[in-house]
Amino acid sequence: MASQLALFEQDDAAGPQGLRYAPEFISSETERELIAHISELPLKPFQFGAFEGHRRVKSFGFRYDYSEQRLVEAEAIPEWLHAVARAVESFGDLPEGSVRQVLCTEYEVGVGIGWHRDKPHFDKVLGLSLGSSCKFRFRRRGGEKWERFTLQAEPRSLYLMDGEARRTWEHSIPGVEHRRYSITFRTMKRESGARC
Ligand SMILES: O=C(O)CCC(=O)C(=O)O
Repeated sequence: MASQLALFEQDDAAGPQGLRYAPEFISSETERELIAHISELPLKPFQFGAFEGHRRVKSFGFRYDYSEQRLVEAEAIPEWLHAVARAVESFGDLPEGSVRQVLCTEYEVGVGIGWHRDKPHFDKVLGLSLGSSCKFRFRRRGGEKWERFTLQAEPRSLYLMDGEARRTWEHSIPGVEHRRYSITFRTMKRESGARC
C-alpha cells in the first residue's frame, strides 16, 4: 500500500520532506461506496468569513469557523467513514482514533482550491482522492524564488502531509477536469484548545 517510491517516479525533483503517497490505497468498490455516501451528504459551499468557495464540503468531528476564528465541534464522524479512517491511521502509523476531523469535499469541473496551509490546530493531514485525478501542487519560498512540486493525485490514492510538507510548504489544486471528491483526515495538535 504505502509506496513512497511512487511519488518520486512521477517527478524528477525531490518532493517536500514529510510527503508520502500511496496509489490505489482503496479498491474501486470502496471508492464507489464512498462517493455514493458523499453524494448523499448535505454538502454546502465552503465558507470562509464573508466569502464562499466553489467547492462543496461537509465536516465531521470538528470544523474551523472562519468568522469565529476557532475550531468548533461538528457532527460525529459517521460509521461509514470508520473503516477507512482506521486504514488511514494505519498508513500514517497513527494511534487508532487519532483522526478526529474529517472533511468531505466535492469539486465540480473547473473548481479547485487556492494556495494555503491547513490550520495550525491540526497536526497530520491525509487525503483520499476519489472520482478523478488532480494536480496537487506544492510551493515554498526559497529566497527570491518559489520551489515547486506537483503530485499527480490519482483516484483511490492517499497522500500524507507531515513535517515540512505540512508546515513550510503551501498546497493548492487547480480547477479539476472531471468531478473529483476528496476525504481529508486530520489529527489534532495537542494545544489546539478544542473541547473534547
Ligand atoms: O481535496 C484535497 O485533496 C485537498 C483539500 C485541502 O487542501 C483542504 O481542504 O484544505
